[in-house]
Amino acid sequence: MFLDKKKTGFFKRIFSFTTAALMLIVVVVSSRTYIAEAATSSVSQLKIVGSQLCDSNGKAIQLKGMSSHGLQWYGDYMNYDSMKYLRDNWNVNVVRAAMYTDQGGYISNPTTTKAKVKEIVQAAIDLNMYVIIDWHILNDGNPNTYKEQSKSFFKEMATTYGNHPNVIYEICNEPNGSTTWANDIKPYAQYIIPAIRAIDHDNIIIVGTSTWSQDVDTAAKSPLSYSNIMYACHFYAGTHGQSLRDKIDYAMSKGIAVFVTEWGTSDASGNGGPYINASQQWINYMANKKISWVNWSLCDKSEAASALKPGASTTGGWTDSVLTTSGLFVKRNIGGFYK
Ligand code: IDC
Repeated sequence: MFLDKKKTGFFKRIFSFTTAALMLIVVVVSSRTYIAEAATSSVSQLKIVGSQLCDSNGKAIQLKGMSSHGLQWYGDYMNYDSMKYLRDNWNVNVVRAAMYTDQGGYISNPTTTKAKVKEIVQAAIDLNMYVIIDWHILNDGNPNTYKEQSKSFFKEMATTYGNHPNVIYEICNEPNGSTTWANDIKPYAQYIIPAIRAIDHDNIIIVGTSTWSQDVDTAAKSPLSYSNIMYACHFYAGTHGQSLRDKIDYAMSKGIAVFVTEWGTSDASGNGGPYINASQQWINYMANKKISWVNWSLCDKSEAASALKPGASTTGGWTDSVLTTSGLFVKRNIGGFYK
């Protein structure tokens, strides 16, 4: 078939117009897909496989980030801006909202304390970060002391946020004193976990262990029978070393999953040190075992464990000169500069 020049030009124009339009559609659609993926890519539905925290594909994942100090004292340091800064400049992918029960926390001041937790959880959702909601028992060493309040608090959290994969529940920070796994903590967990699971079937639930969350070995001998459970092990580098790592090794060999939801470069008082060499040993150990960790704490209190010097901004933008020795060390290790 022969086409005259005019007709050929006409078809050429139609052809190039159609090609351009198609290319535009392809670009728009693929950039939308990309944006949608970018917006969701960092938060996967976590699950436990054996003794390992994994993403939804079953690939091992190590979360690293910062804990708030007590929200009733230093809650200002955990907010959308500071969390965004931690995410974008420190590579933080998890934060912990340490909601003390005692010492002026939730029990005596539920409204403002809970509002702060909600602000942090919502910010984590908006920022595609994980967030640990920590029922921070401490002086009230037995988690059963406020178990009714705990149950209604976690039911509310699960109802409000349980459909977001960002959320991790930590149901008792550090049982201590005369509390034991068998008599106190396990029964408490068996009281709280079903209440959460009735609403949120899959997000990770972390259970504290006896002796200020150090006895993961005891828990491993008599673990809980629910899915997606982890056990808390806490250390302070100036106080705890190899014997505690041995307990973690034992617990993992028994098949339970451990999350270091709190550790400090200081001694157990939050002061002393910082013990950088001992901290590095722990960091290396946790990297090898892909154990997730959260450092105590993001605040400017004048104590060795604090990441920020007194007077540091509450909204991020921290130059290295406003970081403490501890803060600088932790930032570098989250960022993966030192391995
Ligand atoms: C500490 C704070 C300190 C505060 C004290 C009492 O660093 O400023 O005065 O609590 O509330 C824990 C606890 C954690 C402690 C921390 C350091 O979970 O609340 O914070 N620590 O002592 N367990 C072991 C050490």
